[in-house]
Amino acid sequence: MSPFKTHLFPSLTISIKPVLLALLCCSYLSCIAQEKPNVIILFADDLGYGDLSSFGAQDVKTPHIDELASEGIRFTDFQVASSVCSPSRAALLTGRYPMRCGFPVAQGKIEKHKDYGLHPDEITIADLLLKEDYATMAIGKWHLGFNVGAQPVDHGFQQFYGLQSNWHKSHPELDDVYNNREVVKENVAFESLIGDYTQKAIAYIEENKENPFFLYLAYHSVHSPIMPNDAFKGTSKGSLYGDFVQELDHYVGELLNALSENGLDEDTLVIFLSDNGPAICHFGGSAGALNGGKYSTMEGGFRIPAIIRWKGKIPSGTNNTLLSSMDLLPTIANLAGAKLPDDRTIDGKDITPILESGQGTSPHQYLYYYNGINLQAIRKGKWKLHLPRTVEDQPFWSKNDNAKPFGGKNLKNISCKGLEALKRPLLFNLDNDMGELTDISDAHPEVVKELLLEAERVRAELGDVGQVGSDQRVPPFDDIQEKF
Ligand SMILES: [Ca+2]
Repeated sequence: MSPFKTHLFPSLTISIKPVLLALLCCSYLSCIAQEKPNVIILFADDLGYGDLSSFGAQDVKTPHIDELASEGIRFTDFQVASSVCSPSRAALLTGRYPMRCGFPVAQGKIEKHKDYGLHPDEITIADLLLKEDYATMAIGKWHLGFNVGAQPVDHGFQQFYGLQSNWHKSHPELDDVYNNREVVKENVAFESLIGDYTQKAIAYIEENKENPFFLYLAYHSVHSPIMPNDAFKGTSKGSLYGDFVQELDHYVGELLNALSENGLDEDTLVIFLSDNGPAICHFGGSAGALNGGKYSTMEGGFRIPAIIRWKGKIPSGTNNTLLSSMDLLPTIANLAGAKLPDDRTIDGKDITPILESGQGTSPHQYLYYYNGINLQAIRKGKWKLHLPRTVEDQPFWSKNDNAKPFGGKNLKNISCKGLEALKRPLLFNLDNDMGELTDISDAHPEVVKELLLEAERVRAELGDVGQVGSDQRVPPFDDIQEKF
């Protein structure tokens, strides 16, 4: 790593400098301000809010990720920007809402999506860090289009090793491993990927331990297929899904061990999070006390387990501030000394002050919950308002033609896909009702009014069904929410 830098006392002798540096380091602030960390983003797939033992899982043991949580900050209200894979990934990498960056729906292996990829004009975390002389690599699942211009190597990653999308038995052409733009292994066995990716990641860390690096490691676990290696089958009390989570934990542990053995713990910001909630309708998993899961705009779809560790630089503990995966881009940019682009809106906020102190108020006045191109909910602090919508407003992954508009009060028995249709706004106080079970809109008409007005404002900016926003990048195909 680059040596500790200071520009404050250039004329002081070497012998005095360490003393002053130690004094400066008595607060986390000064340490963070002067070092350029390595950055590792460990991105799990479809891992639910309740799937880790450090987030309350009982039948699954995740000691390695739990240790990361105990050494870093465990975030209990960390939101992604979509409850499906591609839009969530686009938002994390660009710091912008999926509607703004042009990636509101999952990218599929269908003809009309052939030109659907992360737009060449979008700027990613890797783009920003590459300019600051970081080595950059993406490993694992991309799922942001694989047409030329949309690939990882087109978006600031010097290297890519992984699959273009999900592994899928019925689409063997998706199961080829790429090294940059070239196929290096054809039709690989799913079970081989997690160990292969981890080995590549460890080799990358060792190759780059003398210079700053950015590693984006997007595991397929625990997205379907639920197929852990034999060595992990039967190891949990939580069925095959639990075994699959424990396998993920094992490999995260191998990676963290390698980081430690290379002496890089105190030089590396490690970020662990999931791209969306669990696919409980189909494959199991747990959103803990949250309602809904993947495909929904309930908290179970958007609120994910998140951990950030920088040993010796940021405190450990639990943080319940409302934050977003989009905050990672401006925060990492700040820590790396990178300048943010000034020709576009970045929706994420720099949360360095929260990392420094372990606490603080949310930098977001509002957060928006889109499902596809349909604005379905708005968050303001503890308040969350679900907006009226029809079945026709839903993207294909959520559509249930038999759904009846929800008009009652009891939300305990809603579909795992969320509220397919809603006649009137529903308001929840997440401070005492994180499960979104008790609608209190009648008691707080002023909050409902404010958030409905804000919904109108953001629809004009980011769009909605039947409405193009003033700052919306529209995908290059029609019938955006329909699969075929
Ligand atoms: Ca996912």
